[in-house]
Amino acid sequence: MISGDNMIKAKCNTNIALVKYWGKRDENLYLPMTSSISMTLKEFYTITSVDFIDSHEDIFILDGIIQNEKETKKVSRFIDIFREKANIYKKVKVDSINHVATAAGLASSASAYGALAGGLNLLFDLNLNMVELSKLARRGSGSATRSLMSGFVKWDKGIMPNGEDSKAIQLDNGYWDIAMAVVLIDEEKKKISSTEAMKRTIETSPFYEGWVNEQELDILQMERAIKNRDVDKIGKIAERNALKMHATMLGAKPPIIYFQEGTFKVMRIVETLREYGFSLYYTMDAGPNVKIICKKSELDLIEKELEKYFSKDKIITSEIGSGLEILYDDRS
Ligand code: 2P0
Repeated sequence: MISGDNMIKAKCNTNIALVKYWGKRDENLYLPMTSSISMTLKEFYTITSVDFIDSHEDIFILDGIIQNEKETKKVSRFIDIFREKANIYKKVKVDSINHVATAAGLASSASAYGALAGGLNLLFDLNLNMVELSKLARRGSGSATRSLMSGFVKWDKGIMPNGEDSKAIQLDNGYWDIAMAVVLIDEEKKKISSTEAMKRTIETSPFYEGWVNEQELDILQMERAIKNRDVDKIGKIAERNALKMHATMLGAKPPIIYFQEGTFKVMRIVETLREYGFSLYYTMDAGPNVKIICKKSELDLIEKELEKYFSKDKIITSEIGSGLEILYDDRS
């Protein structure tokens, strides 16, 4: 196994959706039913090294552990997209470290496929810009579409059947008075994957249609709120959007419930602190953890308040992240 001559190391932040993506119109191409908008987070990221290897199979190492055939196949299928585009059919070694609670609703797949796409873009000499690359990241995981850029990013659902217009657009670099606090309720791998949960929601929830019908309005209002740097407006739209998404899942058969008792506890604390005059709002994804949208200038005070109820190691605060970064490029 020869490696090391073309090593590329990429870092990609994860993102948290403020207007969520929930459901695909095309499962093979990862085309979403609706557009979504997210915020890129500095504290949560994946670092991935890629290199060509002289082997019959790709190798996928995650957090120091060589992954099994099933996990490796998933990554290989993603690398195939780059191999075909570049017309280079070499095998690849992928070595990834996740600085995110994997699969606990903290969008680890977004940073994972974002970093992998960033590395492969250079390894295969494609040199695509971020918008073009977002279309490929999308094929690994929907939320990865939004992870390559800093600040606030929209994943435009597009209308073309081949997905050529389903891509990321940066709305704002986000370097102003906004931040996020994450309260970890449970870091265990979720029992039902987002992919599976989305599918079940579409197929069985009577509320899914209502969700889709209101998404465009939420997108428009969120775009305006971001433009105006209005944290309260952003938070209000995001909070309701998250609750609507979870409502569609509660209506599925059998129901999908990601909330735990701790989730409700954080929701109540957020509501109480809001009554005291803080600008803070919650949002939850495919897991029990709660992300709190707030002003960067109030982050320290909010953290102190949260520490009254949760231990320090369960609270992570984060500013806006920069998206994809290339840390090392040793192409010979
Ligand atoms: C989002 N989530 O917009 C939504 C909100 C979770 C809830 O995208 O099937 O790992 O790989 O496209 O991107 C998490 O799902 O799912 C997600 P796939 P993904 O962030």
